Amino acid sequence: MKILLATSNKHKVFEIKEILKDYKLYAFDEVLKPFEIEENGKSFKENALIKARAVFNALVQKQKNEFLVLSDDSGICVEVLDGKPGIYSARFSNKGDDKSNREKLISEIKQLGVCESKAYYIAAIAIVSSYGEYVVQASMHGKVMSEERGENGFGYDSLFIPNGFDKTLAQLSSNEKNTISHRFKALELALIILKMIKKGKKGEKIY
Ligand code: ITT
Repeated sequence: MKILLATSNKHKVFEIKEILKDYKLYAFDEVLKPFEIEENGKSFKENALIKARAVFNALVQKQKNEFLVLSDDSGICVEVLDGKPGIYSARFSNKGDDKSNREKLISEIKQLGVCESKAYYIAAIAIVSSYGEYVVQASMHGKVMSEERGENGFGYDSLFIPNGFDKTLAQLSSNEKNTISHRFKALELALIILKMIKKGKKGEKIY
């Protein structure tokens, strides 16, 4: 079973490859010429499906028989910001890079006169293949701080402390993050679907 990852985010590719160790995974640009996908959905699930469908539709028939496409749409929702940045996490600041997104988050929290807030990450994972379309979602709860700690991870990890920990995700190893994260939990659900597809509805081998 070959899985094509419909993401151009190298950090996601790294984490997904670590979590789905037993599968043959291919980065988007190993199979297709990268192209822009407009993420105009209203939810993480809608955006995940939009990305996986766009990539699956770009495959030629032979590749459609060979690959399943898996996408990840994710982000962070901050309670004191009424759930922002949510689906706009990647493009929260005008520049849209991780550093300026974190700076904007810190500044918005501080403007409210607080130094931390409850928050959660969400990851929606979509699978699109000739066998059908599926989408699952999971979350990781904790709090965001108004100062950065740690060097690991990406995005908002240096600001986020998961429940039950006293370190940010950027202070944890990738192994530790990959056993508690929103992405790990959503991929655990996706694994059930992958196994079902592999087996085939009537026991026939599809991929
Ligand atoms: P693709 O659409 O190509 O997959 P992207 O980075 O644009 O890449 P999203 O639209 O799903 O992906 O935005 C996800 C953003 O949410 C990401 O850029 C980070 O800012 C944040 N994010 C998601 N998961 C994260 C994680 O595990 N750690 C830190 N930040 C995360």
